[in-house]
Amino acid sequence: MLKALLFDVDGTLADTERDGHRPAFNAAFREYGLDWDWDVALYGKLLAVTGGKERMRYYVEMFRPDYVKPADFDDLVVELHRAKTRHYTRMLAEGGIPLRPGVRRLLLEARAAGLILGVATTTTPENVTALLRHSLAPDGPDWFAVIAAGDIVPAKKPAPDIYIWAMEKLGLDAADCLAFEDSRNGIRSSLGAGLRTVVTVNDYTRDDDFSGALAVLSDLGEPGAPYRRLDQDESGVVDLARLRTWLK
Ligand code: XBP
Ligand code: MG
Repeated sequence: MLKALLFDVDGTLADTERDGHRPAFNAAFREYGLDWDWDVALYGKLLAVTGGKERMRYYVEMFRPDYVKPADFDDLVVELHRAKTRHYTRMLAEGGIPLRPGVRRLLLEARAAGLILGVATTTTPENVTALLRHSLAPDGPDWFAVIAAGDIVPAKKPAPDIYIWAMEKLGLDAADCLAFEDSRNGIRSSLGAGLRTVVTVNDYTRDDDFSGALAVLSDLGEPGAPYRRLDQDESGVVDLARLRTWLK
């Protein structure tokens, strides 16, 4: 029986990567006098690695052989990430990034039907609460029975740990839950935790391998603006009735 919906955040609830996290990283780099600048295309490559601190290290290793690491490089990464989180949460508060089509509608329907809502994400907890507060509702974070985020598990996605942690908190098995993801790293994590998973793609993830997904969609769809299913010829609006049909 379907008891809970577990959502990834970045790319799934909202298109936060290109116009949220990316400029926030760049603002932090400028603040620290670094000549690092992540354009849209480069950021797509950097998304191979989840986690902001991990992503900065990957950038230095793979793309900046010229950069001489200071002795306190580990501390610098932590400081840069703190600054990036400050820029990112400020950007959300100042105008925000809208939720993707159908997200609010499905969350409202699930709440009304008494389903449990949860978050399982790699991003920093403050980023999740800021997005839910400013883009969903002032009490948005309270809609979710669990917000599993950031460094609470050492092994980030694609490891399944964050979903397993969230389900343990909820006292639920994978068979009771359905996950929503947008990326290959995300679905590797959710499938690894045994979760059936609906994928909504975005510009960065459209060509990812989503083998094993329950459905691969353009988005969740709205009345008058239906989703397009990419793994089958189908369109519509994702509501609980449709999810239950797919789960049969
Ligand atoms: C999200 C991420 C995060 C964000 C940045 O992945 O990879 O790293 O880009 O967040 P997912 P932080 O959607 O699979 O959870 O800088 O706070 O780490
Ligand atoms: Mg994601």
